[in-house]
Amino acid sequence: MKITNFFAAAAVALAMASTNVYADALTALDPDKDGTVDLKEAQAAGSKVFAAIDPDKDGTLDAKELADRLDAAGLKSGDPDADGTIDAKEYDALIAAKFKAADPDSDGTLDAKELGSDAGKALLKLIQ
Ligand SMILES: [Ca+2]
Ligand SMILES: [Ca+2]
Ligand SMILES: [Ca+2]
Repeated sequence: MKITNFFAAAAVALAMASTNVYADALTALDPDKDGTVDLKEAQAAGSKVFAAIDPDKDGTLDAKELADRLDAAGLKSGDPDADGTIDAKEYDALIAAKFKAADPDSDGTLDAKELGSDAGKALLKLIQ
């Protein structure tokens, strides 16, 4: 195989792999199997994540518990009562806001391509 062909093949393989990541995410987040994630599915997945990353089970997430999922600015914007933690209601609202940002065609569902966008990735951090 010519070197250029090798790189072309590698690029295709890479592109397919990165598409598969979001296709896999979609499968996990899409219990009704219609090929898209709607807000209800996103929030259901989010509440599972919320429970999983709240080990002290005090019903709120602090900056440390959210470290991998939400940066300081995100925490601030998602914390309207400014108590420094995100409760389940605030987490739900955060997911709704990020869902909306990830849905530029405003059809109320996210497909694999929308999940792979920057906004989609930000949403995925909260729900998987
Ligand atoms: Ca669905
Ligand atoms: Ca709060
Ligand atoms: Ca959409």
